[in-house]
Amino acid sequence: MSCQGSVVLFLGSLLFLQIIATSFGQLQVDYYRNTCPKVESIVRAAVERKFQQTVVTAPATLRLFFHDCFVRGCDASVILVKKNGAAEKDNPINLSLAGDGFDTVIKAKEAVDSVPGCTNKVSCADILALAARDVISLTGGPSYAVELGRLDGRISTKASVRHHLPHANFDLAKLKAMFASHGLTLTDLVALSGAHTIGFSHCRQFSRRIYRFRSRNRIDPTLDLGYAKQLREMCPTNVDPRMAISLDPTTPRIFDNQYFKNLQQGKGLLTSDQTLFTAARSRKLVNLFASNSTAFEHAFVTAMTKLGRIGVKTGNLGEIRNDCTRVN
Ligand code: HEM
Ligand SMILES: *[C@@H]1O[C@H](CO)[C@@H](O)[C@H](O)[C@H]1NC(C)=O
Ligand SMILES: CC(=O)N[C@H]1CO[C@H](CO)[C@@H](O)[C@@H]1O
Repeated sequence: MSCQGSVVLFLGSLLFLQIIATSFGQLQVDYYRNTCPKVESIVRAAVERKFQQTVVTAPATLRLFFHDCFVRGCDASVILVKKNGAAEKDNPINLSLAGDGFDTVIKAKEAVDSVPGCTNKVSCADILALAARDVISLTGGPSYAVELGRLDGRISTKASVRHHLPHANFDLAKLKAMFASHGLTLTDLVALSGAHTIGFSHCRQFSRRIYRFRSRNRIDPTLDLGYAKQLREMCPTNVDPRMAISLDPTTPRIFDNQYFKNLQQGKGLLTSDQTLFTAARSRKLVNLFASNSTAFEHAFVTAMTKLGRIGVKTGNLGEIRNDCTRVN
């Protein structure tokens, strides 16, 4: 390569880094200090109220944040409703997105908007990011400062979901590639998967593993046999498709590092969970997080912060929605 060529290349990558830097450079922990200084406590109180009514609030809200960020960036596009049923949330993958996650954001937004001065000042995307942090700490996980200043997007399509969300049957290579496409590392992937320490999965997400792994009646050999038998009891072949069971069979309502200990024992419910222990490269991280909950919490908070920076919209690329389910 000529000398001139590499200078151009160098300038080009500087510009690229600059663009990346500014795309989340505007996020700030105290973003609403002048416009709605009490936003954190208002959202927290609303999330707590909702959580006391139903514990499903926690996993539903956490998962909603993940889905929002992976599809078109953290812009609350996942909450938009379309009359023709063609929005992100209408993709079949949403069966999983329990209505309580949406409801949490809508209730918190109402609470924020009812405070004089705060009306229509805080984005739905930021409320979701705060609510996700709050449900983690409400279930016993770490708390952390949330960067704010995201605007809400105006676009939501069912089709955009398919290629942007991981599937339960993904192997490590596919998971890694999808997370890398959002700037997330293997450590981020393993740490964030620890979110499966709370919440539920429908039987069909893992029925192949317990009934017809490669051939009829065969059980996935990476599954603990006793656990697989329990799963067969809870999810018989004629099970109601709405039936969902705990992702963490040991401490299903507590945000802890038990998820990683489960993986060591062949009790990862989804293929995408167990593969983190089966594959040598990620097994080291699983073992670290299983043995050191502080290491897990640090890695999880770092990864959540990175997740929250994906595709953030600022300036005229977005708006502060008045109603989280509709563009203004
Ligand atoms: C690594 C790739 C991932 C895959 C393949 C995956 C897949 C799934 C699947 C299939 C379910 C069950 C859905 C259902 O049947 O209802 C689920 C639930 C859940 N996921 Fe993930 N997920 C992944 C990563 C994440 C991340 C990064 C987070 C958050 C940081 C997350 C949070 C959750 C939560 C909290 C639930 C429980 C939802 C509820 O009970 O309502 N997942 N995930
Ligand atoms: C656990 O991880 C934390 C954070 O990475 C580290 O400071 C600490 O030394 C680790 N503890 C042990 C017992 O290895
Ligand atoms: C919460 C939510 O929006 N759920 C929708 C998911 O998609 C099904 C159809 O695929 C709808 O019936 C649900 O209302």
